[in-house]
Amino acid sequence: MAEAMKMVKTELGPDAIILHSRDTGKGLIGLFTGRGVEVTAAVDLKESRKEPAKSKPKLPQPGSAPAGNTFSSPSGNRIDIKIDGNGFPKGEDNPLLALSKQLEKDKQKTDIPPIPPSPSPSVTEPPKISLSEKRLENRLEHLENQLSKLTGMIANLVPSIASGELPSVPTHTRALYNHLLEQDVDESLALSIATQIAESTDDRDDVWTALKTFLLSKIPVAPPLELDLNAKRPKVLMLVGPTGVGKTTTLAKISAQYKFAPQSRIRPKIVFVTADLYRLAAVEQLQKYTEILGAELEVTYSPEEVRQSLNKHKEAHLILFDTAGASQRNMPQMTTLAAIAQAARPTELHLVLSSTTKYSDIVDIVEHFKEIEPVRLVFTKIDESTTFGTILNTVTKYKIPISYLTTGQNVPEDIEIARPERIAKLLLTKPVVNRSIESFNARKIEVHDEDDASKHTESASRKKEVSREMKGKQDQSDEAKNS
Ligand SMILES: Nc1nc2c(ncn2[C@@H]2O[C@H](COP(=O)(O)OP(=O)(O)OP(=O)(O)O)[C@@H](O)[C@H]2O)c(=O)[nH]1
Ligand SMILES: [Mg+2]
Repeated sequence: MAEAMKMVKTELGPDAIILHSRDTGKGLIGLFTGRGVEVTAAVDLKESRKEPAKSKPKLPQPGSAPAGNTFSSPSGNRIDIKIDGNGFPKGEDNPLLALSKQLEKDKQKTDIPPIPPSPSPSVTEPPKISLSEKRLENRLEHLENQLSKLTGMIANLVPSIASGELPSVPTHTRALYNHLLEQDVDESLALSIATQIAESTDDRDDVWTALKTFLLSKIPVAPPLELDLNAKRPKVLMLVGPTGVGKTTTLAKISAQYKFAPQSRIRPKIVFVTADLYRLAAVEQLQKYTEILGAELEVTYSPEEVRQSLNKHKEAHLILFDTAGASQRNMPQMTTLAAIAQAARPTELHLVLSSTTKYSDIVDIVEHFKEIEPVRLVFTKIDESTTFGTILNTVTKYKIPISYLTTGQNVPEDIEIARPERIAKLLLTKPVVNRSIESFNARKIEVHDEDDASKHTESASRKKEVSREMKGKQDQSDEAKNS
């Protein structure tokens, strides 16, 4: 039987299947003796097309078997080859049918559904955004803007939220309250003002006038130090404050105000004293101003030298005392400053603050400087600030009157004697971030023109006169240096 299998494979190829076998009991005459085997085999035509048999089946021998179906192998074994399927067992007995069914089942199990070809994205063309995507994008942008507005509002309310109380601002002063917050007025102060004004008037249109009246009554100012030309001792005006706020520049501006006061025929004798122990450049800066103003300068290095200088200039009308900028957190500097102030015994000690400093830092500064008892506040750099709530917060908390505002770097022009109208106007103006220089100057003129036009004209012509004189002195000083 094994030999018959071998013959079948040789004749029909490796895919041949034995369909039926029968023992014939006789061998082929003359070649073999013993028992013969009749085998019926078949081949799957599909499979055999793929892998054809190495050799063609031999033609059947006449008379040995039904024509076309059986032929004899060289070994004498007969092999039936059914090629048309007519003799195949039908139905369930058909092993090919069973096999094909089994194969079909297996195929279904392992078949992976074909992936439809997807259009490959173009490298050069940008992805197309549909109309609905565009709408979604716009909506997201809108939401983002809303969110940032809300964040800003919440930031303003944080102190109230932290304390667990939301401010209950009367409806008709709500806009006023928000305006004060925008001006960096302290939240509790803004609420108190809004409530007081709401109580004073029910009319929404009157609240702004009421606010102006309120501010005018709440902003303390003090007139410039008065000089007595017949006095036996000079008046001493001392400026103290943090570094770089504009003390020296302001002192030069103040000196020009006295030096060129139009109402006085006798020009007061002014002496500058500096106790800036730390920097040569600071002394040089002051020296330049005193040369221009035709004043004397004393440089002192200890409280004792301060006393000696003041004794030396008993006949002066005004001593303008400049000090080194001191950091309120630097204790040795603050102690030295206190010793200098004690020795100078100033008639007026002015604390110089920059209006650009944030309120929490201003509080820290005033808390430390109040040890040396300032009686006036000077707010510098008004031109560089966008909000003015800090001024209101500071004077409300410390009740120290303001003497001067400074509005630029120009000496002597950029200084104003503090007036409540001017400060109220600054507070009533809507803060404009990134405002142009032109709009600032326009606002400045508007404020000046606001109340007393004659005073303004007088002060403008005086400033021009001082400016001319300062320039003349500058030229003289330059000529003297060159010759
Ligand atoms: N924009 C503007 N700048 C000012 C004003 N006042 C002073 N400055 C400038 O601020 C800078 C510092 O001015 P100083 O007068 O040297 O300040 P200081 O307080 O004496 O400084 P220290 O002695 O170093 O503590 C200078 O560039 C001034 O021109 C002002 O009102 N507005
Ligand atoms: Mg200085």
